[in-house]
Amino acid sequence: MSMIKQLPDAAAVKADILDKYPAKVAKKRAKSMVINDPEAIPPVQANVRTIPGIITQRGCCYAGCKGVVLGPTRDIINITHGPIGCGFYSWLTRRNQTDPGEVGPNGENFMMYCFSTDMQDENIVFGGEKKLRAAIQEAYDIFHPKAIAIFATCPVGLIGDDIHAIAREMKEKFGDCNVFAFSCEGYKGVSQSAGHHIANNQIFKHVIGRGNKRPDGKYVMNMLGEYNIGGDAFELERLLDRCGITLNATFSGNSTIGAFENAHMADLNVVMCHRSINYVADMIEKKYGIPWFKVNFIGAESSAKSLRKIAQYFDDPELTERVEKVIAEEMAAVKAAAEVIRPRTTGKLAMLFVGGSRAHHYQDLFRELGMKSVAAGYEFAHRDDYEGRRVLPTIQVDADSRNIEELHVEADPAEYAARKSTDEMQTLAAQGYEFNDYNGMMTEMEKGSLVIDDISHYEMEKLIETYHPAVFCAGIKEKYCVQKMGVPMKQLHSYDYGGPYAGFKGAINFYRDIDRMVNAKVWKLVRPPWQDTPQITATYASA
Ligand code: CFM
Repeated sequence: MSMIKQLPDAAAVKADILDKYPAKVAKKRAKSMVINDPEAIPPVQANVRTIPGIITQRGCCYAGCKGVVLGPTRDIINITHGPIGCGFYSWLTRRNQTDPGEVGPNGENFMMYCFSTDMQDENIVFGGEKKLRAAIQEAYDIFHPKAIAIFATCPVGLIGDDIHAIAREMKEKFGDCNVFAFSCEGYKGVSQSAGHHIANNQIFKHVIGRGNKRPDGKYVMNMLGEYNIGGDAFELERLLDRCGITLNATFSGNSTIGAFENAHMADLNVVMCHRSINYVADMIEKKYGIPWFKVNFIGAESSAKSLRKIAQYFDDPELTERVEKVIAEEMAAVKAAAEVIRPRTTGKLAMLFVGGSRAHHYQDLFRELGMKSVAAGYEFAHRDDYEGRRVLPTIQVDADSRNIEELHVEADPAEYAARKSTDEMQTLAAQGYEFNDYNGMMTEMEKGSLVIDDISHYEMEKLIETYHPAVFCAGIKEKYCVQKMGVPMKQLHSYDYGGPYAGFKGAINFYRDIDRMVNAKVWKLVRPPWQDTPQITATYASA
């Protein structure tokens, strides 16, 4: 017996939402709101400018570069060149954790500091280069770090401070500290996605390949696009360790600059978050010959599948056996937890509007709980994250994406080494093995579900009113509005206070947290202020 209630018709819901918009806005938003068909995936308008005033969930380019990709690395001093707010609000708000191990010269951890040039009016008028130089010098004198990274905020691009020249100058001056800069001004591109790309480019140019240390181990791989939110990377490290797989570098959860420098010494790159790091995966493959494929460690079934795919790549019966043993052991606890919780969650509805990968990945966890993801969307992903990488050749490059540099990468004459021969790659392909793959969110969503890119606040409210989901997943900007509507809201960026949610143990944590949320009676008692207090309305006065 299915407990799923009759759902409203998605086409009618879409029409109803668009009805309130001015014609021009409705026309544009219509292209970003599609009714899914996994068999014939419709195109989704994505990675285009937000319509001013619709109240987007998006962040800025600087956030994607400094906050997301570089933020989680503990031993780089990340200096924000700009007004203090940019530095402060991108400082650990994502709950990215790190384990410095021993404290002391080998256990540097700068994550508890927020470094900024704290630009003032005077610097905007007369230039901020002097102040930046002094800040880099001060950071170097106090901490003697291995690396200093500089991040541009909006005013830096407007006044034209040459952060790259300063980085070069200071790097030469110090001799023992890598200094590099990111032109990730907040206004670049249409969202934080531009910042990911800029971060990928600079890390590739200035860091990857500078080392030559390969860790011990038979099966050495990197994990790309895992940022250790709520301890996810710790859990995956534990899991891989149990399997006997050596993790060389993680980009960039619980990472170090040294691990980045040695990234090219691994034999495989697996990609968790495709949106934020696919550029590095591609560039490493071209320059060094390391293949990559997509994995997903969110959801117990997906975790098992990902581990099996990794084992199959290394193609060693000993590894396969060990991986199967680990999966069996970890799965026992997952099954026991699911058995208790599933009856309480089955048939309930979930909605996920977040970022550029989690709105997809977390659907697996809801599926394991018997819940249905009726509507989902990304904030800033591209069409390939929705429809799969097969649409890459058809994506139109517009002025906004043309602004972001595309690095031209060739095979390194000395360092390139194909990790698998053409024959081996073909054998794997014949077994249905996919490299450089990502099939996107929509192939895995049900027919008739709603897919909405860069959802507006109004659209979000309409969805909640129409479907009354058991849980809504988004971020802090949405949290309290959703809760006032009587619906529990799970933050999938920071995990609220929870996590880890990756791997098998993480799945159990998620089941428990969602069970508590969707079965709490308190939400039915919420009486939002607008039900008792008349709304303030106004009309334009005529002149
Ligand atoms: Fe990748 Fe991320 Fe995400 Fe992302 Fe992000 Fe994030 Fe996210 Mo917040 S890198 S795209 S820019 S998985 S910070 S750890 S949760 S929006 S879905």
